[in-house]
This record gives sequence, structure tokens and C-alpha cells, in this order.
Amino acid sequence: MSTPMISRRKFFQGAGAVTTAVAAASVSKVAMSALPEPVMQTRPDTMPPLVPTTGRPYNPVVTLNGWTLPWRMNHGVKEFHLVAEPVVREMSPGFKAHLWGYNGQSPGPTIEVVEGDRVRVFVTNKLPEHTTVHWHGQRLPNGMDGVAGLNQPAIQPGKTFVYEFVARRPGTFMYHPHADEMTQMAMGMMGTWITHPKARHPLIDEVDRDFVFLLNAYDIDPGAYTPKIMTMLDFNLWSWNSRVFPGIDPLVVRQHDKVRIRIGNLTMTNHPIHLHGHEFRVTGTDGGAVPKTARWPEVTTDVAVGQMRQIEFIADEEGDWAFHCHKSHHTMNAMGHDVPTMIGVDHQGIAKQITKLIPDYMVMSERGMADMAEMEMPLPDNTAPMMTGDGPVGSVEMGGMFSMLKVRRDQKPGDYQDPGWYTHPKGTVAYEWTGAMPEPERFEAQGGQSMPAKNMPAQEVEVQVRKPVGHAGH
Ligand SMILES: [Cu+2]
Repeated sequence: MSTPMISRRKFFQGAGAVTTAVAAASVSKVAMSALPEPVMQTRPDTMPPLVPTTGRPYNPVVTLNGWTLPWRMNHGVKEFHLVAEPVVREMSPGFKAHLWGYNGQSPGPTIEVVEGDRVRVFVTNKLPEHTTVHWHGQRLPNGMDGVAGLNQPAIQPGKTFVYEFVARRPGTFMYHPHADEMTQMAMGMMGTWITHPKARHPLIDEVDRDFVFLLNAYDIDPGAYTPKIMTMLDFNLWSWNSRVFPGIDPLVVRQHDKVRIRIGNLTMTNHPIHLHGHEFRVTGTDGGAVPKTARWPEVTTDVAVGQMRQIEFIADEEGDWAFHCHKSHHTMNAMGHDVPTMIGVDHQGIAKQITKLIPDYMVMSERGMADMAEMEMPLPDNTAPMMTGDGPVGSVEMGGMFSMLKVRRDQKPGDYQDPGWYTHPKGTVAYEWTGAMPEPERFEAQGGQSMPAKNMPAQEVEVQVRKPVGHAGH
């Protein structure tokens, strides 16, 4: 037992009445019998919202490629049971990663409670090393904050700790270990916590669809299964809820729905999240609801490390709208970083020569990188293609942090099933010009520098840029 100071008398008090269990105390075998059964989930699908049947009512969220953890009411206390453990996460179809997570998945299940709820979370550690859980953004007693060594002793392997506090502030929060954080977060240990308002809130609108997901990143070598935990910036898998496109489900809504999307960032860099076809407002952060006078329209919002951004909009434009991180390297999957830029280099003659010696030889990317998606280059087993995902009219040439907002007129309320591809009304799709191509005309106006440099060299210099090999381009 890691807490030596529990007296026999106190021990039995705790065991007999679980309602008085305190944090930072290992739970005995006797108390274990009072533990709520841990609920496990092994599928990576987006589960339908968990409509509450006990406790205060609320409108549940939908966790993208995830699920909400069921609870037990125990004398007015909402009890959850998290199990920290190694998991196998399918990151995209055919690509599995060996991660650490909670209750069978990475990220762990979403925890949903209501403002004012007394919440008790049992955390069982089935990892090979100690852990804790920190409840990012919450108002709680200091001893429940989960920083190993500072607020509590770490939870040793095989032990169960109890966290208990009142969910005081409505909002979107995250949970993750605060013990060997670098390893445990690089391995996928994280989850989302939603505290719904207990009554109508002047700054928290009711919405028709409420989505949530976490931004996370992994460095898994092509063909390997386990993330490299020492990586600080050069990750090769940029994921939403430990899924990469085309493994990320679309966000399906009914036209004219009011939509909320809550996005938390537990990677090592910022992600400008961009929505096509609609403007949104940032209505909340992990610090709480944003005052109405402080909201402005956006189509991209940067989610910095350790931040949550909650965006809201009316989905009034039908279609399949791209929704993605705007860092172009984050919408690609695993690749080596030693790929030089070959655009403009003509290999045609050389490739023919080499193919005589090495039949599989293929020159990559001399016309851009789109070849990669077209050719579906042979990959080691268990590797997500770098950029792929077939759309209705070709390859989407995306991977990583990419999904779609699918807005449909005939989507039923509460139906999150993928409606398939959007059928564009006649005459509303970009098309090829097949008429005559006129000769270019020179633009008439004469320009000039307002402050010409005196000693500019006479000859023109054409700069040939070649990206350095092994750049850290993130
Ligand atoms: Cu990004």
C-alpha cells in the first residue's frame, strides 16, 4: 500500500461507507467489492449519445470515434470507474496501434456530469508503471487535482484510487495523467470531461448537435505498433481521438441545426482548426463560456497546447464540407521526413534505366506529392497510407487531422449515420473548360518600387529552393 498512514479504524470506516472514501487512499479488497463495475469498450466507432436515465437531465454530447462512460448513482453521488491500461487502438482501417488508455480505448471515455453533481471517480491502474489522473480545468479541492508527488502519491500498478469532488463549473474539460506525463500522454492517455449546465445558462446555448474530440499525435514508425515516446515535435500521425483520416468519422448534421463542436488539444503543438462553408464563433474555452460581446466570426480557430475551444454555428449550407487542421503537414499520415522536394526534376530517362535493374523502382513526387495518393505506394504492414481517402470523384489526398461536416436536408433529428456522399444540384460543381484558350495579354498598368534600391545587382537571379533534408517542418 502506498499510503502508510491509514489507521485501522479509518480503514474500516472507509471500507464500510464508500461515500466517505477520500482521494489519495488506496482502496482495500473489501472496498473493491463496492466498486462500480468498469465498463469497457473495444470498438473505435462513434457511439450514439448516452441519454441520462438517472441524475439531473441534460443534452448529451457525441464523442467523435468515441463514447461516454456510464455511471452508477450511489446515494446521490455519480460514480465512475476508469481503468488505466494498455489498449489496441485501430487508428484507421487496417492500422492498429499499441497505446495506453482507459477502459479499452485511447482516448478514454468521455465523462459527462451536470453542474452541481457530486462525482466520485475510481481509478484502477493496470499499467506497468504508476499513474494519476489530473482533471484539467476543474475547480476542485487541491488534493483531488492529481499531480503526483504534489497533491497525492502516485497510483501504483494494481492499486485503485478514489477522486471525489463537486463539478462546480459548467464547461468542457480534459483528463490525463500527471505522472510520467511525457510517456503516458505520448502513449494516448487522455479523455474529455463535460460538465453540463444545471439550468438555462445565459452564455451556454442549447444546440441540436454537440460534438467533442481531442487532438493528439503519435510517432509510430511505418510497420511498427508502438509510439516512440521521446518525440517532441516530429510526430508522424496527427490524430483526432487517436484516429487518422480516412478513419475519422464525419460530423453528420441536419440542415439548419445549431451545432457545437468542442476541441481539446493535448499534442505538443498548436492546431488551427478550419471549417469550410460556414462561419462560427468561439463560445467557450476550458476557462468557461466566452461573454457574447467578446465573440467574433471565424472560419479557423487556433487551438493551442493544453487548450479547449468550443465553436458554434448554424449548419445552413448543404454539402460535404472539409473540416481539418490547417497545417498541411497535419493532414498527412506516416512518412519519413527525408523526402526531398523533387518538383521540377525530370526523372523520366533515369527511371527507365533504373527499372531495368530494380523493377519496383518508382520516382516519387516529381510533379508534386499527389502521385503518392494516386499510386498507393507499397507500404510496410500496419502503416496508414500517407494521404488517401477516396471521395466520390477521386482521392481526397488527405490523412491525419481531416474529416467532414456533412450537412443534409433530410437527415433525421438525432440520426448520426453517415448519409454517404452529397449529391450536388445540377450546375453547382466546378467543371472543366473545354473551349478555346486565348493568348495571354500583358497587364497594362506600369508598376514600380516606391523605394528602389540604389545598388541592386544588374542581372536577374533565379532562386532555386530545395527544402533541407530532415527538416522539422511542424
Ligand atoms: Cu495541426
